[in-house]
Amino acid sequence: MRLGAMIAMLSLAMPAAAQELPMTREGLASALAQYFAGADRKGDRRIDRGEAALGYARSLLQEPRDIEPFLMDIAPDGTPRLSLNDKGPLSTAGMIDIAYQLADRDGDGLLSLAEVQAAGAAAFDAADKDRDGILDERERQAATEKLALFRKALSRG
Ligand SMILES: [Ca+2]
Ligand SMILES: [Ca+2]
Repeated sequence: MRLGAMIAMLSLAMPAAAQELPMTREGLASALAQYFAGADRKGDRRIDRGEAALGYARSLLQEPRDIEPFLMDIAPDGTPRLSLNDKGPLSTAGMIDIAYQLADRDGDGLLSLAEVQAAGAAAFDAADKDRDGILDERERQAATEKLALFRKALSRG
């Protein structure tokens, strides 16, 4: 679960196509900085949940939507919670939510650039098996497969 969620974080940094994982640690850092600057609509150097989703959604405008979405609603005690369609795939919104919670290390409900970069670097290192700072074809393939398995596992509930 933890590894899958870190890969979800990595997917947050990805441009439109899911296959295009940033190939170097440096490339990921710069992709994340770009994502962050684009998502921070209020310009307060923090991104909130809505900004994170919007920032990601903008990069995914051309991607087909999941037919049966992953839903977020409000639990009786007032906290947001995720609900899964037991037959549906995990949607982008669900992936963002999981990645968001993981990245928010100080738990203030907002993401700083440092938190985003740290989560991205951790996800990169998990995928970079030989630790050379580059995701080669095989490492990228493995990360992509894990992401698919992660979505599948969650969609089964
Ligand atoms: Ca935070
Ligand atoms: Ca490598």
